[in-house]
This record gives sequence, C-alpha cells and structure tokens, in this order.
Amino acid sequence: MTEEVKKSGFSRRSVLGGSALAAGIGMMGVGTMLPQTANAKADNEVDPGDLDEYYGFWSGGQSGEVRIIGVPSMRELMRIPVFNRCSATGWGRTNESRKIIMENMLPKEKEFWADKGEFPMNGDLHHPHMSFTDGTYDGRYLFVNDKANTRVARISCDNMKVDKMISIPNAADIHGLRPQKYPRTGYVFANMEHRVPFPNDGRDLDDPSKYHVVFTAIDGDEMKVAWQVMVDGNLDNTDTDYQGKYAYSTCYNGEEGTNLAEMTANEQDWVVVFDLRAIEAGVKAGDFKIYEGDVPVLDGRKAAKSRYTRYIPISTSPHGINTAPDGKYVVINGKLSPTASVMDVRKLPDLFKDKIKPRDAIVAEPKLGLGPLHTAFDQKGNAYTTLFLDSQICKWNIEKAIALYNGKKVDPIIQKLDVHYQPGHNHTTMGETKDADGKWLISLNKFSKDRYINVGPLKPENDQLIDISGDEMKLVHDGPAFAEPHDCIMVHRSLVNPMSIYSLEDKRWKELAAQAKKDGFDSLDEADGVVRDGKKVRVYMYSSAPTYSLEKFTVKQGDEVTVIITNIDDVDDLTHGFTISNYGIAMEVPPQGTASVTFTADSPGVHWYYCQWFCHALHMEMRGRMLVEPA
Ligand code: K7E
Ligand code: CUA
Repeated sequence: MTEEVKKSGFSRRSVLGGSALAAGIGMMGVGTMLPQTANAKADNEVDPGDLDEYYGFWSGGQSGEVRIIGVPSMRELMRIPVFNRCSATGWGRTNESRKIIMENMLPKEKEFWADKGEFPMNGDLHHPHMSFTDGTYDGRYLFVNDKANTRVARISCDNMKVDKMISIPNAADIHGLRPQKYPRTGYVFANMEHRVPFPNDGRDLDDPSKYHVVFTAIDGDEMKVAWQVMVDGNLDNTDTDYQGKYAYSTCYNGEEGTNLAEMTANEQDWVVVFDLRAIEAGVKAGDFKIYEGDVPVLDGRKAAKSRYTRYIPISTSPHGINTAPDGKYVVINGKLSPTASVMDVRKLPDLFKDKIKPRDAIVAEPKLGLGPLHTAFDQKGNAYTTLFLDSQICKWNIEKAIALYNGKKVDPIIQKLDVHYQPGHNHTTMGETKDADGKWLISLNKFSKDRYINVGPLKPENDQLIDISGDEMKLVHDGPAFAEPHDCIMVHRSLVNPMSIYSLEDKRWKELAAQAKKDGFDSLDEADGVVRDGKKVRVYMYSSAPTYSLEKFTVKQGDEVTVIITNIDDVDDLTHGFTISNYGIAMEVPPQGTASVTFTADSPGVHWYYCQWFCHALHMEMRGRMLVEPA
C-alpha cells in the first residue's frame, strides 16, 4: 500500500484520510503541490502562558549574535550578544565582557586593534552547536564560529552568556563548526574557509601556490586549539561521527583558484576525512610543524599521503555535511550538483587501511533537485534536504536511496514541499543527535520577498516551521528574522536548565570580590563607597529596587573610574541597569550579580546615572549623579 502510494505521487495521508476529495486531489497529480498556506488550525500554537517544548538556538549571521527561539511557537525569547556589541546589556563595554572578548586574541590582532577600538565590532556567526555527551545534547555549552574575524566562542548554558572567545591561529575565516558527539565534547572542529599564506604577513601575496588551509580541533573544555591539519582545497562545512573516531569536511575549490571561474573549473571536489586517533598519535610522535600560536600543524595534504586524511571525490562544490542519527550514514549535499552523496562511516576504517577506494565509501547518490545545501533527519530513516534553487525541501528515504544505487527500482523521494524562498540550512528537533524525534523541521530561507508587508529594500529572512510528525510535511508558520540565521539547532527543553538568578558567590565575580576585600569591604553586596588609588577611582555600590546605594559620587576630570555594582535583589527577573548619560556607558546588572565598567571621566559636570531596565514603579527615580570636578 505504502509503496504504491509513494510511486503514484499520492501522499499517504491524503489517501488514508479517506475523503474522496483528498483522494481526488492526489489523482490530479498535485500531491506535491498541495496549497501550503495555513488553512487548518496551526499545529504550532502555544497558548498564552504555555511554554514551548524546544529551545531553538539560532545563529544571527552577520548580526554576530545568537537568538533563543521558542519552538514550536517561534517566539523570540532572548538574544545572546557574541561577536557584536549590545546596547542593552553592555556586552563589549563592561569589563567582564571585554576580558572575555580580548583575553585570547592573537598578539598580531592585539597590535592591529589597539588603536581601532581594541577588538572587532562585527562578526559573522554561522553555526551554533551544543556540546554532546554520548551522542546527544548535554546542556553544558553552545559553540559558535565567527567567519568574519576567525574566532570561535563558547556560550555557557547556565546563564546563556559567552564565557570564552578564542582566535584561531594560522587561519582565516572560520566557517564550518561542529562538536565531537562521542564520547563527549571534547573537541570542537572548526573549518578555515579561505586560503592564505603561512605566515600571512605580506612576504607572499599574489602567489596562491603558497596559500594554505587548516582544519582545527579545539579542546572544548579548555577552549584552546589542540591541533590543526593542513589540507588541500577550501574547507566548507564539517561534521563528526557517533563513534568518536572521525570528522569530515566538505571542500570546494579543489582547484585552489582565487576567482569564480577558477574555483568551479573542475568536475569534482571532495570530502576530506580526518582520522582522530591517527592525528593524536602524530601529535604525540612530533610529526608536525609550528607556525603561529604554539599549535601543532600536521600535514594532511594529498601529496603528503599521510595517515591523517583521506579524500573522497564528490561532484564540484559540495556544501553541507550531515551525519544521520543512526550513526551509519553521512549526507553530503551537492550544491552545484542535484545530488546528495551518502557516505557510510562503517567503511572508513577500510578506507584508511587502503582496502577500498575512496569512492567505495559512497553508498548512494540520489538526485534530489536543484541546489541541495543541507540535510536534516527524523528517527525513521528519512532525510530532509533543502533545495536552494528549487525553493523546496525534499524528503527522501536513505535506505531506498541505497537500494536505488544498488540497482533496485525504487524511488527514494517521498515528498517535495515548497518553501519561501531559497532555503539554506534546515534542522529537525534533536535531529543532529541520536535522539532525533521527527517532530518539527525548520527551513531557514534566505529570501522572504512577498511573504510579509514591505519594510523597504532590506527584507527579513523567512524561517519556516514545518510539521514532520505525520507522513507528509506540513508548513505551519512563517517566522521573519533579521540578518541572517544560517543555521539553528532545536533542543528539547528537558536538556537545558539555565539558572534563574545568580549567586552572590558566583565565580564570575570572584576577582571583583577579591578587589572589594582589598578595598576594605567584606563582600560585594555590602560594598558601598568611593576608593581612590592615585588617578584610579573605584566606585562601589549595590542596587535594590528602586535605588542605588550611592545617590551621588564625585571624581576629578581625568580620573580612570571603575564603577562596580551588585544587584542585591534576589527576585526572579529583577534586572537593573546602569547608564551614565553622555558617557556611552550602559550595562545589565542581573539579580544577585555584579557588573563593572571602566572609563575616563574626561567630561566635567553633572552626569546622571540611571537604571535602564524597568524594574519598579519608581524605576524612573532609580538614579543618581556623577559629579566630575574640572581639572
Ligand atoms: Cu550559510 Cu552553514 Cu555558513 Cu550553508 S552555511 S546555507
Ligand atoms: Cu532598577 Cu530600573
């Protein structure tokens, strides 16, 4: 029955639904073109006051941030500033955030940025992924890349803020990023995309034969680069297995060209597979070079014929690479080819022993449609691939694709659904873990065109929610988003447990507490007063709605002033802020937390400071004066 239905292009639901009309529509051959606008009651409705089942962690692309979206309601719940500056929370302005942003910059970057605002203000965040334990999300961290400034950051899921940021040495433009799935994270793998000379200091410029690319493994616990492997081509996306043995990346521009014609000249590029144990052994044996940042760089280029890598030819310019939850198959998305290539990870040991040819690791190559970019999975062996050029999601069955490859007469394609428009990444709930549950699929569409009222030439992206719990994909919601969600993950809420308020003892303000002790205060929540230390002035206060403990403080023009504020309110959701007028200072002061900011008091006069987070009926009155005496 099922077989017949699929072959004839019916959706099973329309036939089993039993209505003559539904069957009739099927017979008219429009099974894949059923109107997809919401006609029935939306399945994603979350009533006011009800909670979402999933945390969606959305990349903010060139906005540089991460967004938390409730799924299935698609309500935006929070923004996490990462590679951007945040006016509301003071990310990039507070001492605590500046330390995180700057402490692991490379020496050459520190030098470059010293006179330009000290660190880059922008970022291009593509890939948010959660840490894993035993093949599934563990709720500890999120890892994200910055393509624009070659960085990787870690967000701690206890407070949903960045706690570490590192620059990747020897690299330019980190793109693909994935954490190790098994036994745990472990490594975070990061792809350098654009080839540059080593060292990139001007001695070699327009000689692409001297350009290189490296694959980077970061120790996710320490946030330090563990090792790098030099490879051929450009690295694009990456993923890892469920066995803890291999990572693999798509490569485009195997030609190593520097313009479009050169980059797409050949018929084939490849997937490069990394043998993690072999690489670790190579590091131990000293088989590496050091270039920048004390990081071992191993040679995994084709010509080196090393035991670290194998290259599997794939049609030119593959893009996304996604491991199926069964732990056996990896889908490589063709982009310029209408196919997806299925790699069987169980063949990789033989590939590294050279018992099979590289192409023997490919066990299926179904033709899906134009512009396959990324693939998501359910728990039933089905794959959902975005077709950028066709503006569709193609649902197909992996085992059937393998059977077709082996000469059986089966059609692996189950359904194609129109999306609006030009989808890039897609994702299913828990779909990049062994606990894929096949409930929801998100299509992150690069264009919204006519889907919303016109807001001018710059239009939002369109994140579409698709119900995949039945046999047929059903579009249930359009979600506009500002530039530009490249990727997202959806994590069951039972796995994420952030704190609700901080503790005054939190290690995040240990240094501030130590300084307060030195300055004669027992603890931060009691610190209240001005401490002068030459031209350095430390102003301590605590806040309790609707007051700051200091209603005024006086400094001298030219003083280097540090304001340290502790919010002693231990009430859920009672955040205060601290803004100083005409000084460009604003920061979040969270419940039972401390924040600090340093600036030079070079503008004399009266400057009000006020709370910018509405906290109390007398919130407008929550303010005080900074009096700056002229020099
Ligand atoms: Cu936009 Cu993952 Cu950077 Cu594909 S990537 S679309
Ligand atoms: Cu405190 Cu508003």
